[in-house]
Amino acid sequence: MDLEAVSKRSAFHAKPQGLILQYGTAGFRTNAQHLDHIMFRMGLLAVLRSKQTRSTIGVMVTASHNPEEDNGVKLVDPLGEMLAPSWEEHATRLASAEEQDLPKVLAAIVEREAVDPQQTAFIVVGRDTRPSSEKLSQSVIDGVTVLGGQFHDYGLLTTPQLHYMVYCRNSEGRYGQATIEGYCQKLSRAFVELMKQASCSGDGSRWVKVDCANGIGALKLKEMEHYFRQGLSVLLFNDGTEGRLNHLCGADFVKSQQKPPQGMAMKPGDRCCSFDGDADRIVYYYCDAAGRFHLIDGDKIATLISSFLKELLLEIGENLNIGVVQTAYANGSSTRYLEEVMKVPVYCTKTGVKHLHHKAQEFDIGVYFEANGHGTALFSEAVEARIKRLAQELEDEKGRAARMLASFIDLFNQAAGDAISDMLVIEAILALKGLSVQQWDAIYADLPNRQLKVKVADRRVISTTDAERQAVTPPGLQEAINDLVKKYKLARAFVRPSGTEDVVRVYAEATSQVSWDQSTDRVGNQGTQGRSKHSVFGSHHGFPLTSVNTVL
Ligand code: 16G
Ligand code: MG
Repeated sequence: MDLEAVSKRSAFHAKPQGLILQYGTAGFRTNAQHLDHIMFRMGLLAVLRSKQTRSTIGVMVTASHNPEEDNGVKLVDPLGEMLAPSWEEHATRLASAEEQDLPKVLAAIVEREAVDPQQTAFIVVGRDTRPSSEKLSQSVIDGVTVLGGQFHDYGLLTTPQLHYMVYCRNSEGRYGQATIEGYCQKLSRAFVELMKQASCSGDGSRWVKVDCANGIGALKLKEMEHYFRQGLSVLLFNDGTEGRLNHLCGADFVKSQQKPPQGMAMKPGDRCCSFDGDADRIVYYYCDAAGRFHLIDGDKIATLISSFLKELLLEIGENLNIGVVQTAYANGSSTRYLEEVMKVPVYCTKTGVKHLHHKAQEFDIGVYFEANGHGTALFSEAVEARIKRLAQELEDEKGRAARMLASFIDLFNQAAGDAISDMLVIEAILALKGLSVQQWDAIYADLPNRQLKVKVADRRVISTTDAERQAVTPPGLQEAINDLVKKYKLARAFVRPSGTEDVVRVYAEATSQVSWDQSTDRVGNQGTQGRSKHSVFGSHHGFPLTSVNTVL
């Protein structure tokens, strides 16, 4: 490893003095102007990780649902998963090193992680449609090549497609072919097979409206559409030909504003969905005859999927261990429905895909979704092999159910939540069950809920436990929340420091609108009125909640 060459090359990607960025929940993310050195250095780090794991590593250039002027980068580990936590720390250290310290920090990582410098390295790179992404991905490649790494640049990809490519490359073809063609064929074949089983929808008349957030999802759906057209037509909106990325549209906008995206022509009863900017989140919605908007978020998606998978297992006669993984943001109604009606065990983890993903891996079948629409289902290798064998051996109804489950296993992207794959899964389930979007929505009624973000001097004074549902510090905060919450029926509230922004997030839900308004406002107001005010938010920062009207 020629560290002198690294230093020389790094001068072309010089770090602005004093700029410190942290590898957060979803990698580095900030205004694209500040990211050139980060990209170069993540190219370097990917090479070290690849040498250490003796596997292909992915680098994705995207800032997901952030505004168009932002960008970001995250590394993808060998099984298509998020980067291991100890390497997140290396990433932060490497990104923060001043120019002259770069070789030293690299050498320290090599030593600490026992990286064999002679080992070969292979990196795959993908990027979203942002104007800054192409140049930034070239900087990643510059970092890769200066350390002697080999690479393949996939160019424009959705984030989950890059995760899929990494997984395929490291599973010697067992998971699928590491090409766009391979991805489209694997998913579409499974989907079309399933749609043939649907009595009412296998005739090619099914359609769904898709808001693509003016992002990569539009390009990729156009590329893939003809593979699955037999089973589904997609009507694309916000396809990037006019509007700005994520501007007043996309899954994050729809979920947080609880209203339809701009630019979507919605008629009562139309089944609509929104992707986010890098197509790893999806939410559904519709308008009723009275023009009222109804959101179907990640919780209801998880409920639909897990209930259906459970039904299939019952039909096949297989008693497998199925679990659903959620976060604190999951609507209380969804958790209650899953546990009490569906009798499916539910687990709660900290926010952030990596936490849910790891928990879901503990089950034969693990379904995970964040309320914001990121999620998928994971099947253990043993289960996959068993179901695929049963699909061949069993006959009649059992055989049909086993073949359907085998197709669903292929249809889910098991490396990451994937808006395209999830959309096809949902459309197949609705078609197979003959459910309308209204009937799906009616499975249970969401508790009214609200989120706020609150700007504070130092969000790190808040620490949490119990999967972020309880505040540990500052003292008194949790007690104050408990006192408020117990006044309302089925009420729940929590605060947590954001992992992606310099804010504190407040969430509250209760049985009625009045209850939640009161409880969210009061929980948010702990800063100015509660006993804990001075240590938490500090009254001198003065933000009565009435002024904290930035609803997420
Ligand atoms: C990131 C996470 C998402 C999480 C969100 C929380 C990934 C790929 N994405 O977008 O899962 O819900 O952060 O943001 O992990 P927050 O910490 O700012 O609330
Ligand atoms: Mg995203």
